[in-house]
Amino acid sequence: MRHFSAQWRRSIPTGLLLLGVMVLAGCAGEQYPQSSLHPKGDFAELVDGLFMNTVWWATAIFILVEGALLWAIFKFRGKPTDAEPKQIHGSTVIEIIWTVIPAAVLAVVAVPTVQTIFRTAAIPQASAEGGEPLLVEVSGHQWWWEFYYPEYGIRTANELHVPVGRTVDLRMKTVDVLHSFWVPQFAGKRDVFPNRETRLWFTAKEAGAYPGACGEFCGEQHAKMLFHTIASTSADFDTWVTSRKADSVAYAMPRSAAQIAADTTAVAPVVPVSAQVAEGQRLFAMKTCSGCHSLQAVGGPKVAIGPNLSGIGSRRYIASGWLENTDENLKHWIRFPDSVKSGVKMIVPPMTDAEAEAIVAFLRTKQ
Ligand code: HEC
Ligand SMILES: [Cu+2]
Repeated sequence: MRHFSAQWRRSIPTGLLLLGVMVLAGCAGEQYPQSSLHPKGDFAELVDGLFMNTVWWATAIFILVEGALLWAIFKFRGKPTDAEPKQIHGSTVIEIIWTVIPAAVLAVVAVPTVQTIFRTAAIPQASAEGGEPLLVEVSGHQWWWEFYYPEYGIRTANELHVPVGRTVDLRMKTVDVLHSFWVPQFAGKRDVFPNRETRLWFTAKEAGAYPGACGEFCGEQHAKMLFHTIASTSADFDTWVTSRKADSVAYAMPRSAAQIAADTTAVAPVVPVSAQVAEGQRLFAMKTCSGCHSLQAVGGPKVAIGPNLSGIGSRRYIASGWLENTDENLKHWIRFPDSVKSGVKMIVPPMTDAEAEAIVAFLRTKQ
């Protein structure tokens, strides 16, 4: 026994060191951005404030209770010569005390909690700093996110672009099963339902790219239903809006370079920069891609099986936030989407490496 406790004592410093490392690792927030402990917007700050408020209350109570316990242990420590203490079976007074105190603590914590629930559930109003809220219609799909901006007529996917300082008013639904929209650094989770709109709002305070995820199990590829919220200065946001409008090419059937050049109806006719890009554009229709994907952010179809691909050339990720958007990954995804996300609703005809490369070259021009 003596030997065991000596060994035990020797391992205490190692244990404390490990504990310290673990506690410190929790502080490296930048590496773990999928966390509500690093709020970057007003909604998340309200929730974080409530959380910290509760943590401080709980810490104070912990110190009081454990302090009283330790004090009692040492103060009333038994000696071998002591007589047997008085035996108590149930005490109404004590039971009332230990019911009333926690009830009072919960009642106190309920006040800021209910306040926060009301504040976060309120419909966002126009403000002096941000102006009218920016309306975005969000749709969950198996397994990607669609974003529509009625103000600009822009439809996009998997990247939610928002201007810093302007409140976004999200109106959300799903076209298939239940999903849950979640960008922890901006707001709490909000489930999305078919035929019922749920709402969420937040104002981004700092430019950056913030990861988000689907928070409700929605089928085989639920874990790879990710997205990013890109918060940018209002100038950068306006540039994005302009590029989306400029890249809204309307066409379905393959056309020759001459036909494209002669097209005056498109907002910005695609001028093939190389034979490979022209070939990629032709293949985009021939390989059925255009049946599920629109390249038109503005004026495109409302209903599509696949994400809108306007601006896909500059999206940071593909496969809904899962793969980095490198040429290599994009080529692999186009040829074998099922190997990246098995069961994916993107079914493609066989194609050669060179064909996939041409499509990649074409998609890269969609900036
Ligand atoms: C049967 C419909 C369908 C066809 C045909 C199709 N796709 Fe898709 N595509 C999808 C769906 C659905 C997704 C979303 C997959 C996911 O992430 O779960 C997708 C995702 C993508 C993405 C990633 C978008 C993003 O932001 O994550 C790219 C790029 C893409 N498809 C390109 C193509 C190309 C190129 C072709 C033609 C070779 C093609 N697709 C054919 C349905 C289709
Ligand atoms: Cu989902």
